[in-house]
Amino acid sequence: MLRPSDTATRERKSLVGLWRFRLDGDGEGRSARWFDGPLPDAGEMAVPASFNDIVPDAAVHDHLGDVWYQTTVRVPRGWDGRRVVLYLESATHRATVWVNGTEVVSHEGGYLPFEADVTEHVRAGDEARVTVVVNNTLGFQTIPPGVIEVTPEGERQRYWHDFFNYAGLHRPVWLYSTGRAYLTDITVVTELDGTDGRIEYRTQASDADGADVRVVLRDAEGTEVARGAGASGTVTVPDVHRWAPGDGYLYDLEVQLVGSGDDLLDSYHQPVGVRTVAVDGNRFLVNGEPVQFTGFGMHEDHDGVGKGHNDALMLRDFALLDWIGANSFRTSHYPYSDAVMDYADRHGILVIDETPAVGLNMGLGGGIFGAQGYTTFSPETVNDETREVHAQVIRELVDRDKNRPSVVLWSIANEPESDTEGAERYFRPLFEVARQLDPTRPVGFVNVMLAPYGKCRVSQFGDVLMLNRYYGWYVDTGELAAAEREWADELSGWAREGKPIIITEYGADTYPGLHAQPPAPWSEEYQVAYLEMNHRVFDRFEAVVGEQVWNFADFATTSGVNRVGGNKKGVFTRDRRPKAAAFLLRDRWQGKS
Ligand code: BDP
Repeated sequence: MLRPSDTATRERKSLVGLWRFRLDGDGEGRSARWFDGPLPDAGEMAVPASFNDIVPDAAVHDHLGDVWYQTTVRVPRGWDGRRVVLYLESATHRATVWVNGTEVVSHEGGYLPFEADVTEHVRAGDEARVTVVVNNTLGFQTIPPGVIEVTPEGERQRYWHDFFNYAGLHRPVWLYSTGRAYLTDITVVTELDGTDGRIEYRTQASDADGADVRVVLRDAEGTEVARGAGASGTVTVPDVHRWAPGDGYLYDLEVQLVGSGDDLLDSYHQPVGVRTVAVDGNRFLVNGEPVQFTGFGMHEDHDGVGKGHNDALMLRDFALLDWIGANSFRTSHYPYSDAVMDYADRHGILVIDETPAVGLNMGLGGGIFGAQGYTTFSPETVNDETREVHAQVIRELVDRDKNRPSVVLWSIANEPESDTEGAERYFRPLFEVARQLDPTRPVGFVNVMLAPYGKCRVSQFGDVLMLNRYYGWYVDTGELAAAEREWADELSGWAREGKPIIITEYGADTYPGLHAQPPAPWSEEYQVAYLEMNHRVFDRFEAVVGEQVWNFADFATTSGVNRVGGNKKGVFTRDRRPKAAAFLLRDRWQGKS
């Protein structure tokens, strides 16, 4: 699937703005056919945004089930005779869409795009009514999983991940047009040969019998540097400007679909960063050079908009990453918006791209996160059907992000149960799915502290070891000397595996403005001392090629006795003010990468 884009043959129209909106906890809208006309008794909702925090009402904040969105869009007059497509960058966690009363598409999964060809249902120059029912429930066969428990007060959504279950239309929605013959997919893979760069491309097209494909490669100044022909092929760039950490140099590969008589049927501009990624022993190489990852596990999470994308808030987050000296982040715990990924591509930021498979660990934090008493892998809970949903999300993620130079490592899950036979059976085929789809990037998953060195049965499948560890926080709380000894002891085991290790989480909840000498848990001083202890441990092991603090910023969670206005492990507060730890990290990371 190609993203909406304005080119010589394509136009797009944004549907961002205020939509009509209505909760539908009883699920009556489908049978009452709310998609047939103007949404009855509707309020207003911003798109993009999570709906949960817009109004101060628990019924909205904690709403479970369907919500309805509706807008109208005038189809441009100039689109007469053209193919018209409706594209949603995401709908959390699933949606069904109607255009002028006709159902056009349904999609499962909350963080990846989907589209519908609506040519037959709209007329150029007329208004079209777009109605979307979004559903936010989680079950054992969804990714992430959850369970709805029936309580005397009604149904309650429980889940095993530590962030609030924000929902809605979090990202832009587009209407776009193409000609009747059009490109459907482009894949690029880049290689280096001395000072030359090589770009292998593959294209697919629809309704394009007899059409030819031509490609033109331009540098960042717009100067043509290479040309090619054929639906697939290779173009060579002499004296290539490599994409590298801190240098997000992008070429523009224009793919043209050309009909008989040389008419341009379709044109698409694919940004290309020429770089290689490899794992060599315990080193992680970009362009053949070892890299050290610095940065954070993050969240798409801001006051008011929840997980809604906002360009200004995104720019501020990236400015802070730059200020602190971070060269990387992990899209914990779901694929991030295209705008975030585009920025990473343009600025040379290394991304660990994670699926939404979080919380496949029903033993973890049972008491903390409020759900307990389930076996993770069983016919009644996370089962073969769940695995197929998980495989599908890997397919859709690779399809969306395969051409991104910033993506250097796939993470197929965060902290699943990984010390049991059931886990081994569940994950083995998923690693194969990822590798088949993309043989060019390393694949891994993020290991939890409950499956320490010697116990984990899933790490064997990964190219890189990604570890989340909380020595000095969840264990040895306030006892940093013991934490240091035990952490170094465990890490010395992993370091013998001969694979690169990235510490994908280490962190301590910190209440901003709370001070203590000697440092005590929750104080700013303790967060600093905790990070310093971790850094002493990491610096002893050559195999540790990355450190990503949990978390970039404080974020919203469900209620829990360990959560004070959310998770407070941020190095920045939720409104992005630095805690003392920010200055420590800035000193350590500036100039390190
Ligand atoms: C890990 C999870 C992360 C949590 C973090 C924490 O990967 O989502 O927020 O711990 O407890 O278990 O702060």
